[in-house]
Amino acid sequence: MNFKSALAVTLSAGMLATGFVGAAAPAFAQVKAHRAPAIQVITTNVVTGKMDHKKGWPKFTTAMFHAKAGETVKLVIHSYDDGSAPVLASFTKVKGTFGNAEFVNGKKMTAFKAADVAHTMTIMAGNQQINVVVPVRSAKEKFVTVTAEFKFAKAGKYNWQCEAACGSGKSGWMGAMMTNGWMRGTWNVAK
Ligand SMILES: [Cu+2]
Repeated sequence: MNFKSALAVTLSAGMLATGFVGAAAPAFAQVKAHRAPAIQVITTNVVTGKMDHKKGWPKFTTAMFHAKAGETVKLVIHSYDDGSAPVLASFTKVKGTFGNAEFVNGKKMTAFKAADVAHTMTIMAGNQQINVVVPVRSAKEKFVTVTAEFKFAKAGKYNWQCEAACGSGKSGWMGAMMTNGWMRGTWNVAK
């Protein structure tokens, strides 16, 4: 429903409730006061190296984001990855989101076992750190859906990094982990 039709529905509901059929001014005042804040829904996918035809290079598609400061971001991640990657304990917890929580296939989660973590979306926005955990998808599903809501306090260009060592090399920190557009990228947050 767009804003105009939402307004129309609210207006007619308001008129019915109050028996109000005259000038629209009071109903308008009511609508204005209850107007919902803007939500920016941003969707990205995590594909495996097999899917992007670059073996050992899992990838966030997209890895470059745009948002507006002070507005709620609803980040939706569909991850096709069924493998876990080594991660420090501090990045197994959801941080900086509303209620320090996220939703995995609709289920509220605040922390994960390290063995269940495939990737993270860890945003370093000045003093504000946001850590969204992407768990391993189960064998029963094509992808797992993670949703998290947060807000950037200030405008700026912020880097994000996956903190689960899903790349190549001995440490797992080479390749995709070190390359913008794969397991790291930017959030451009406008005023
Ligand atoms: Cu990763």
